[in-house]
Formats: sequence, C-alpha cells, structure tokens
Amino acid sequence: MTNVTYSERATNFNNKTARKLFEIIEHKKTNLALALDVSTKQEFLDIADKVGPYICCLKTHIDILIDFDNDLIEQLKKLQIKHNFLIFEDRKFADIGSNTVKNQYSQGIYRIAEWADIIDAHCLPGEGIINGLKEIGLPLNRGLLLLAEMSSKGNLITRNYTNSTIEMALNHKDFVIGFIASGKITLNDNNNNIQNDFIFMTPGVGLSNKEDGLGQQYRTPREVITESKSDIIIVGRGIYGSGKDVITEAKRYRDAGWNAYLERLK
Ligand code: 5IU
Repeated sequence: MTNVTYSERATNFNNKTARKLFEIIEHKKTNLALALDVSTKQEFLDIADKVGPYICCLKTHIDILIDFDNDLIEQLKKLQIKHNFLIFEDRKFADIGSNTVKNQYSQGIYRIAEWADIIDAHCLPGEGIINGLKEIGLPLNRGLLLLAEMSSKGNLITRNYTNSTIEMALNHKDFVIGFIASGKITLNDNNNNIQNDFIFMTPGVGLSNKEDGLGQQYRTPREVITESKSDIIIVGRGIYGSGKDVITEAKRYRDAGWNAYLERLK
C-alpha cells in the first residue's frame, strides 16, 4: 500500500485538481510545496519565479501581503503557467457553512475561489463548512484539504477529532482531496483505503532546525515521507529564511523529498 506510485494514486481520484497534482508531482519529480509567507509582492513574485521549477504546489497566505492587488494575482497565474504548479491558499476556513464561508471563499478583496486550486478548512464547525465551500468550489473543480492534525506544539486536536474529520472527508470524496497531517493517517488506526484515496500534505518540515521558538516543530523530509508516509512536504523558512539562496535550498528540499519517496517505494 505504501509503495504505490504517485501516478497510480492519481487514478483513485475523480477530482480534477487532485489528479492534476499527482500528474505534476510525477512529471516534475517533486513532492515539495513551498510555503511562501513573505510580506511584499515583489519578494513573493521573485521567490515564486525562482523556486517554481522545483515545486508541485505553492502555498500562500494571501492576507500577509502588505501591497496585495489584482495584478499580483495576474502575475501569479502567469508564473503558474510558466512553471506548472498548483496554488494552495492556506486560508483555514473555520466559520459556519452558510453564507459566511461561501463569501469568505468567493468574495472580499481576495476572491480566493478565482485563483486557488486548493484551500483548507477546520472541521470544528461541523460538516456544514464542507457543504458551504463545496457549493462554490466544486463547480470550479477545486479541491479542499481538511486539517486533521497540526504541527504546532500544544495544539488541541485529539485523536477523536482527527477521526471525525476523516469521517467527514469520506462523505465528500468529490471535493475533499486530502488532509493536512503529520503523515498518512487511518481511521481508528485501521489500515483502510483512505491512505490511497486522499492526498496527505505535511507542514513543519526542516533539514536544519527542530523548532522556531514560537511553537513550530520540524521533522525531516525522510521522517515525513519515508517513515510517516506522507505525500507532500510543505517547506517555508527552510527555503526562504534569512541569508538563504532560495534556489539552492529548494533543490535541496526537492531532492530530499524525492529520495525519501524513492526509498519508501523500495
Ligand atoms: N502550517 C504549519 N503547521 C500546521 C499547519 C500549517 O506550519 O499544522 I495546518 C503552515 C504555517 C506556515 C507553513 O505557512 O505551514 C510552515 O512554514 P515554515 O516551514 O516556515 O515553518
């Protein structure tokens, strides 16, 4: 089960965004997602252009940018076509499903639904949040990730909460394409099919640091991909942190992530 290739996994999904993500991973031979939490448009576009060739997915926090404008989105879309990656807005929706999350997703100044292939949500409000987001996202062939676990120290997510999140995902396999988690997780620790039917993306990945002093906890690509059997490593400051050459670091993480995957396939 854990030695299934990314291309084989793609066939388990009807959702077009999920299939596209696996295609990009296999084509570019990278399971690296860049978490680009920088505050200016220029820095954002510059790093996205430099790192674009080495990633399958660009994870944004669009509300961090101090000079956000519509041109940024136009430029980002051009880079997406140039380098072939998906865009994941890590918005972590957490409000009630009705008009609130629907409007947060499609309206406001960011109009996330127009440009983000992937979004994520907490299931704390109940299944309505998925229904609300799905009304907007599914007609656009978008995909949703559910927050099943978090990498930060002392987070309040319990095993029961994770299990309930998985159950909600199973009811919405057309739109929920996967989870943010520390690795491949299973329902009630049973070895069931969710491992192949969902994408697992893991933040809190670093080759040098073990923590950031503010609660973030880092594990290596090998721990995440080979041992915990996740699909995608999400790396931020390990690549663009101060004094780092982003291209050198992006290649280093891409190689570490891909070699960890090849090791798992053996
Ligand atoms: N992120 C986490 N942990 C989580 C979730 C999201 O770190 O559990 I859910 C986000 C926060 C940041 C990125 O955007 O992933 C990690 O960035 P660094 O690699 O710079 O720590």
